[in-house]
Amino acid sequence: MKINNEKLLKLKELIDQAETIAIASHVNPDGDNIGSSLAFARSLRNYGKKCDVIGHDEIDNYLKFLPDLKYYSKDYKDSYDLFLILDCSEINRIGKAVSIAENSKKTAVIDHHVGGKIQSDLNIIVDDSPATCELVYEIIDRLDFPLDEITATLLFAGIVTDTGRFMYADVSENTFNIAGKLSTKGADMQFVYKNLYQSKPINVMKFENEMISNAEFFDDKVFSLASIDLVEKHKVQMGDAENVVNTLRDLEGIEISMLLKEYGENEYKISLRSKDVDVSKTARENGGGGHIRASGFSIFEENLEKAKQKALEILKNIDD
Ligand SMILES: [Mn+2]
Repeated sequence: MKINNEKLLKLKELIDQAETIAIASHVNPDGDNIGSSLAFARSLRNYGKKCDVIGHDEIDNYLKFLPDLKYYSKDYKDSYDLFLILDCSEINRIGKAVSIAENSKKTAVIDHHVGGKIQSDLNIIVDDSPATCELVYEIIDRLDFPLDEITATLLFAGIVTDTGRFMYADVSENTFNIAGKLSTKGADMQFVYKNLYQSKPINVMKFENEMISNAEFFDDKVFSLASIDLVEKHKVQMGDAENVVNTLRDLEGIEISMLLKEYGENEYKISLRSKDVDVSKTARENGGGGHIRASGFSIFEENLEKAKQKALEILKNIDD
């Protein structure tokens, strides 16, 4: 158990006092953020609440197999009795949902990122937890909220993705216990594994191959780049680039891997991965955030070449 009892009871009180609840999470949705949002929303609906998930961004194709995605919708209200922010501790990362949060009567944060700083009525931030889905499971379990097979499958998918298939250092006995309990509750593990890890489109693999062959190595650091041109050439999505940063980190002798993604309108997003070094510090210094071994931030430059030079300078200056 990782959540303090007083905070848990406070959350129960906020939920019981609310008729309408919204859940929002960070932009560029990943498996943990979508899994935890949809799972908690489903459980709260089954508990008798009206609960919307604020669908303010596009879902990458690799996550489109998830059940309940229709609830990640643009059909939401201007304000709610309770506004929950999941898997995110930076207010500027919930995109357009900020104004709804400000209009809502109460807000609460449930998250596992390091150094969160959203002002809210309740912060449940457990930064040694490997996934928000682990925390949402604990909340549902301890508060005796409904947990059906679909809720269990969503939570399982979030845990699997955010732990790199149960491999990262913050995975504990607790994580495996929860995975076991989700299995007992009917989580469809084979469905999740098959869709996440045995369904890669061939064009995505060719896109990854080209990024990998263009990667630049500097001692124990590696840099890779996903340009809009390359995305268009292979007819993929920018989200399909993300795996490469892990693949390159996993190489022998590599400690830190950096991926630069071109988003247009002078915005470039950087993902950092490490085996041990704290890369959340670098991300925070550059206006981003994340975890010790997986973090990200944006840079703004007028063209790709300048963005690349800036990114390389940051990469080379990380102490390892
Ligand atoms: Mn997460």
